Amino acid sequence: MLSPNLSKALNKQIEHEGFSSQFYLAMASWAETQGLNGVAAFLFHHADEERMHMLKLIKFVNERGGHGVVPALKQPPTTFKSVKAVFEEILKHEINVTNTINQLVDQTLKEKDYTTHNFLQWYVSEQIEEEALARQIVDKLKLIGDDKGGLYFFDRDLETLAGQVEAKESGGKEGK
Ligand code: OFO
Repeated sequence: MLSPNLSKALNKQIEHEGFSSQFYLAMASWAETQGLNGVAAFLFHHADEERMHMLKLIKFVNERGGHGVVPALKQPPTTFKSVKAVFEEILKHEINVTNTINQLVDQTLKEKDYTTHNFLQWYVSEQIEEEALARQIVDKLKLIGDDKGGLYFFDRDLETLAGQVEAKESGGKEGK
C-alpha cells in the first residue's frame, strides 16, 4: 500500500509526464508547420511515449491502493525559434524530469517502499536514454549550424529514427 505522501508525489509525476506529452505534441505540431516532417514524426511519436509514461504511473498508483489522477491540460509554448532551440528545450526539460524522478526515488528509500523503488528503476533508465538522445541531437544541430542542406538531411535522419523506434516497439518492447 502506498503512503499518502508517496501517492501525492507519484501523482505529481503523473502531471509531469502528462505535461511532457503535451510539450512534445506542441513541438511536433510546430515542426510540421515548418515542413520538417521528419522532426515532426519523431516528436509526435515521443509525445505518445510520454503519454505511456503517464499511463504506467496511473496504473501503478491504482494497483498499490492509491488513486492515479488524470491531470488538467496545461498549454505548452506554441512557437519555437528554431529546431536547435526545440532540442535545447527538450534537453533542459528532460534534465528537470530526471531530477523529479530522482527525488521520488529518494523518497521511496526514506519510506523504505522497495516496491515503488523497484518500479521507478524503469524511469531511471529511461531518463538516461532520453537525456543522452537529446544531447546527441543538440550536438548534431550545433555542427549543422545554418546549413540548410544539413538541416534537410537531419530531418530525413530523424524520420528514419522515428520509423526504427516504432518498428522496435511493435516488436514488443514493453511499457514504451
Ligand atoms: Fe517521461 O520521459 Fe521524457 O519527459
